[in-house]
Amino acid sequence: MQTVVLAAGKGTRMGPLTDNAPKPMLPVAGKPLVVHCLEHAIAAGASRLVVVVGHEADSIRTALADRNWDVPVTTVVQDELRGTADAVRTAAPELAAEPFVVLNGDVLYDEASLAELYTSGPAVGSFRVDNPSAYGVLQIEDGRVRGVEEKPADPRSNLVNTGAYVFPAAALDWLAVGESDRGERELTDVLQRTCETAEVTAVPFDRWLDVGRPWELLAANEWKLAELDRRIDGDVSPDADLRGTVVVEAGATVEPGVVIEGPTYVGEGAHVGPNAYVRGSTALGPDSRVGHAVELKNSVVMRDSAVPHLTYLGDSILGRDVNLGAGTAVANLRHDDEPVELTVKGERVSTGRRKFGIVCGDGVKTGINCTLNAGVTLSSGARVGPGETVLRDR
Ligand code: TTP
Repeated sequence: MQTVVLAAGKGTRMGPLTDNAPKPMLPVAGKPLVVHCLEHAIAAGASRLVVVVGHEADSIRTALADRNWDVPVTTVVQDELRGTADAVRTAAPELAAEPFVVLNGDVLYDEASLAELYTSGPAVGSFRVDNPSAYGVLQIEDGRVRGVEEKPADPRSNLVNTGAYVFPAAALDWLAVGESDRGERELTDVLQRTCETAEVTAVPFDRWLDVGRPWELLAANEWKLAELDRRIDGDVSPDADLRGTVVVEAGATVEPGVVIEGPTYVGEGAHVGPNAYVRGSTALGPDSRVGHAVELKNSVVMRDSAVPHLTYLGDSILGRDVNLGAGTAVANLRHDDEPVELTVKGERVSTGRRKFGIVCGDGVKTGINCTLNAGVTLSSGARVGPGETVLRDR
């Protein structure tokens, strides 16, 4: 079935990681997030893909053009972020007058559930959560979807909207919806109209991850790293010990004395060791460096970043071109054992994680022997002096 993938958003909640890159391009187990979405869609039954891009459109267009796809993939530009219905409207000239699927490009789906959606009539993917009030809750009566209630205080079910839909061809004429209270033209209003004219089913999804905030990028990497197969194409010393599912890309080097536990991904041109301890689930980006006496765990280190010596880094995300000075230590656990909080758009929010370290924007540099507390965000280009203890964002 023809499929529209929405990837025009800014990803403001993912800041500072989206300061210089659109969210769909953030790395998940060695590939941009949006590439996972397209691969899932193709495996599930997409016959052609129209990807709606907007914010930093060129980097997404280039990344998609650089790959070989089994089905035609085109991009269209939404010049202003007017909402998800408007995004699909931008794609409409590329679509045939047939049923179509819409997927959010910043979501990870499991392929079996998505395949189930593709074989359904008008449908919406549903996912069971513990905190439905934070989502669009599906209103279901007699097995039929009647609509979506956004963030209800008193949710009637815990089945939420996954942002994955099968629309009938007629919905192509219903995309010009009015603005919602938050000033956007929403696809859920198109779904509402579909529910009024057709029988819309809820397809239960076994797994689903909306990658909106930094700890969800960590969760996305955990999910996709766990699905890798062991593959060693790089230059690995016979005195290194690679345990379990480890991928070392061509052009990467692993020096003597290194222990890498899977699932771990070592990107092209990355350099690890000597004598480093890399624990899963970790993804090292292209041309990154991890040096002597560094312990790294459950972290994402993006391209060109370096953790060169004597550092502990756990449950953290480093953007591009970050350098941690020798002896930088990162806390990833509160002594009261409460979930670590992080700042999202100016507000402290629970990550829901007992263990979470730091988020560093691009170009951050820390001096020697500094201490970074759990839940600290360092904005792009931030500097930490030698010996400093950083308890708050900067
Ligand atoms: P959102 O999650 O609403 O937006 P976002 O991804 O930009 O994130 P943030 O709120 O942190 O800024 O968007 C849902 C999906 O729809 C996402 O894949 C982006 C896409 N989208 C468009 O393609 N065009 C639009 O006009 C809007 C609002 C979203």
